[in-house]
Amino acid sequence: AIDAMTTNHRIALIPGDGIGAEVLPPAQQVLDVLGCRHGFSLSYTSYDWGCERYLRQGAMMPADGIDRLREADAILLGAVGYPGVPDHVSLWGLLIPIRRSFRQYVNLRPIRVFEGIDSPVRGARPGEVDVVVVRENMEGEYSEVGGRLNSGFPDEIAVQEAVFTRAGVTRLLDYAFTLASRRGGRLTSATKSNGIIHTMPFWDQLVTERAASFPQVAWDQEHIDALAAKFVLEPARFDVVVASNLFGDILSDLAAAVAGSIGIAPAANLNPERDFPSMFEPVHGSAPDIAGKGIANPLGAIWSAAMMLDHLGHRAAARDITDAIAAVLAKTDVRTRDLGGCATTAEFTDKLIELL
Ligand code: GGG
Repeated sequence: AIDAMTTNHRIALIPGDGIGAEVLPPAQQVLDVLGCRHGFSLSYTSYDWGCERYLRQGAMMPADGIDRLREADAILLGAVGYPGVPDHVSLWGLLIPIRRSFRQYVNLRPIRVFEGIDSPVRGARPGEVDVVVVRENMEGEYSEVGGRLNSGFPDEIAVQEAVFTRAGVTRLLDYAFTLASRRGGRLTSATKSNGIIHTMPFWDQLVTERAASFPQVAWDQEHIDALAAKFVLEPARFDVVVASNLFGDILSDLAAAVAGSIGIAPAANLNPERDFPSMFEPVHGSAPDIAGKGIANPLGAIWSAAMMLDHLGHRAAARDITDAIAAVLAKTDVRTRDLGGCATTAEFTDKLIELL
């Protein structure tokens, strides 16, 4: 029985597509162990939204989907996208409406090289890489402004505008500078103001303006191409990296690969004001090539669940999860295939829970 004093959190679960449905149950298993230990409970409402629904009913989620999610304290999402449904349809039909409706303008993506991981990158030594990518999550290059004309003719044209607003960039920068200050103070801004003539000089200008309010934070800026190279060659030199929507997405996938596998990487789509639920999801996609085989790496989803607990105020429980992730990698040789092992998702999860 649940203690009367136990805090209950309502969690909306959206497994989504492909391996999304395989990595959320392990995250739930871990959450339930911790709830019991740390005196909270979670009640789940599961939504079968995604590409299969789109193919059956013509929409990734129902028309009142956002209203239904509004009731939740947090959302845990697996993955979206599957062959047969264009990727822009699946993303714009589910993930992006949730991010925007709930004003989740910060996409937080931590990257660590854990002990026991063989990074493909020479400069990525365990324990030395601990980076957080702070990605803008509501505007920038992910915009509906533009259009297509003259479909099928030789003069066919597609135009795509990026949208950067003073308010949207400033609130993200304030979050990133505050985080950098809390972590001990280093921030790198990803730009491309040598080639992108309007939006990126504006971005740089706003970074310089906001930096003046955070004199304790040492900051610099790098063009995204050079930054990508340095992320591979010297990942340990970075701490907090703030980036636009597209740059942040690319950089965090790259960083996750540097850390050993994109299967480990978590993400938090945060509404820092807490007016709306925030959403937590592994960085990886639906991985149709391995879906249904029971071999997906659950760590990205489990770490995302830790970020969710942290957001819900259960910091110690969140730390238990990241400690268990570190322990399963450092103290055992149980690994899923993306990490060079042959354990199934269930075997890897069981081993982690043993160490929790
Ligand atoms: N786990 C979430 C997922 O399926 N992501 C796939 C993807 O393409 N995401 C793009 C984005 O985060 O903007």
